Amino acid sequence: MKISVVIPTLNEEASIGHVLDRIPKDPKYDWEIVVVDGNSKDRTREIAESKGARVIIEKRKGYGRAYKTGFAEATGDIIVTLDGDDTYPAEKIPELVDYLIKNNLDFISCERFTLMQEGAMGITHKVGNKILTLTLRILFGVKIKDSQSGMWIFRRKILKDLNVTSDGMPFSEEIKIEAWRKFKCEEVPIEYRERKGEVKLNTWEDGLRNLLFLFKKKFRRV
Ligand SMILES: Nc1nc2c(ncn2[C@@H]2O[C@H](COP(=O)(O)OP(=O)(O)O)[C@@H](O)[C@H]2O)c(=O)[nH]1
Ligand SMILES: [Mg+2]
Repeated sequence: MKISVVIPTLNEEASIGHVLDRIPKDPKYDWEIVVVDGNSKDRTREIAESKGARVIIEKRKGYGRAYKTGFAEATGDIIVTLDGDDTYPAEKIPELVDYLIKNNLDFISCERFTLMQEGAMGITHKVGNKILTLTLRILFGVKIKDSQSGMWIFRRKILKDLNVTSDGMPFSEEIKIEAWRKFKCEEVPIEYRERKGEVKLNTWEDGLRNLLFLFKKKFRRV
């Protein structure tokens, strides 16, 4: 069984090294680490390569675009995603993979609210996330607690059945909608930490865009 860890990065030199160091490469699996870099202006690529990751440059902008490119390059049976900002517990990856296999799941989304560290998410982001998640639940009937989590563990073979259209931040909520519609999915609580380095997300703009996206997807069937 091969595991591909796919990490999008844009100027994450302050944290990418820590993220890669934290991934325990449990020898019962084969490992591949793919960093999809949006042409960072700092030392992100150099650090990632020095830690043994395969670095792909994706100059086209967008979080979703980076994942589409990374997924096409990944060769593992199971794909694990997380941010390059060291907010997600990379050290839990093997346990989460074990859990997926043991419970015969297709997709796990890691949920950040139950175990969140103090200060890891500002109040505006928390409220914004709650609004987005509630809207998603109402529009799509998907009972999740955290629609914006960027840490997922899923079987690569389901990708061909996920119709994910967004190239931007809505990619995160859209992949969950698609997965929950068609596959055996579960949310698992994880610890979420405070970010190092600059936030790429623009709270109001991306928040609104993510909200609008849900309505577009629902009523225009994108
Ligand atoms: N390749 C690439 N990575 C991106 C882009 N935008 C954001 N990222 C990365 O995607 C991850 C999520 O972005 P982040 O700013 O942490 O968003 P947040 O967690 O929602 O606040 C981080 O590792 C970013 O470096 C992009 O346009 N291209
Ligand atoms: Mg982040």
